[in-house]
Amino acid sequence: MKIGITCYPTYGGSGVLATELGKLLAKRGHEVHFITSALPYRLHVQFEERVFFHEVEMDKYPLLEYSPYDLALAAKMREIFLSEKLDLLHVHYALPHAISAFLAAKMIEPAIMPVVTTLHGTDITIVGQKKSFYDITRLGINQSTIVTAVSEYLTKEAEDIFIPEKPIRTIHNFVDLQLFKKKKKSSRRCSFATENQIVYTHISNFRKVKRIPDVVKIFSRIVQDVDGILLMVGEGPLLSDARQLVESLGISDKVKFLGKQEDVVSIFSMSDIFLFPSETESFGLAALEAMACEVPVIASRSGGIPEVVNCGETGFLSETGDVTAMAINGIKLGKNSDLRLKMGKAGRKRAKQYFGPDKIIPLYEKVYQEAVELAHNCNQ
Ligand code: GMT
Repeated sequence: MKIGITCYPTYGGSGVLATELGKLLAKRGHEVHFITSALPYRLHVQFEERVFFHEVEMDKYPLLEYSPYDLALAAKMREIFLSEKLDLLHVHYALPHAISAFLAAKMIEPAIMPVVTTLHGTDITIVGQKKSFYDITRLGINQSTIVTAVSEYLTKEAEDIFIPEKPIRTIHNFVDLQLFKKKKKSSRRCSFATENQIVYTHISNFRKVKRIPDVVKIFSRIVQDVDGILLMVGEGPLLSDARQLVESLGISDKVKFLGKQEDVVSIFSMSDIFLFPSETESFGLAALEAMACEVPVIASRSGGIPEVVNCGETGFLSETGDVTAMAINGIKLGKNSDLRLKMGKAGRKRAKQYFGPDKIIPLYEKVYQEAVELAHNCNQ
């Protein structure tokens, strides 16, 4: 098929998922056209056959204080859909992408543009629920040919909140198991930690929902009992608060802030335990990536995380904000290498069993087929 994909091209999980999906669809013989504001960051690495990139250009005009990205995107979607003879558009994150797709579909009438929208989380749980955005998010959902969500939890949330006209389907996120696998003894590990130190890691975009202060507090409790270091990977609004907290707790010598990093596989490969105490996660792609790299996860029992991390098998879950319980689990794992190994192996196994591309990509292919049929049948 010829598939157009729109996503946020930056570091967020929805953009990562959309990009990995596009690359794997292309490997399976589809032609994939990214229609985005910039080259998606996981496409930077290498040339991919059958993957095309169309940048949404933003013309500046003095009268327009804010450039209307949503409209420029809609115009680009229309142009590429027609010129490349696409079969459908798959948009990731409801706002504004589903609305731009709706406008593009209107512009090409009487031709037909099937639209698949995938909900990722904050588009529903935070952004879409803001009073001013509620109706427009609901419009985007209802006007899509098929809507999917990345966990059972998110499907239920979206259905409860938006009461859509058609049911939403769950297609879990996936991880590329060829790419995300533990590298043999990472040579960079020694520059951060000694051979016997336990490496705790947190990776995120340092937003409020990630509960960054909890990461620091959990670790500061852990290092009273375990000789460990903490790698803080990523950037975002709470980064400087985190640095301050680390300093005020007197653990600066044990915490390394690495900033944004592209090669997360190397980071997971030098990690022993992943700390992920988010307020909520619709899915928690970073937890799945950690599991694929055999790293046990300590996380909150919140949102879609329990669908990913099996408590007691691939890591430990505690109530959101229960820093003490998470620290106790961090200490338990830090002191027991057999348990870490066992949980790490179980994480990889679970990732393979339920979240491998071979399990998930065919579900999207089926949805695409159905969307094309539905959209064309509706118009007969
Ligand atoms: O909050 C983020 O990490 C970014 C955000 C996004 O939409 O880019 O992530 C959401 O989508 C990811 C991919 O489906 C999920 O794994 C994350 O759990 C979800 N984030 C939240 O629900 C807070």
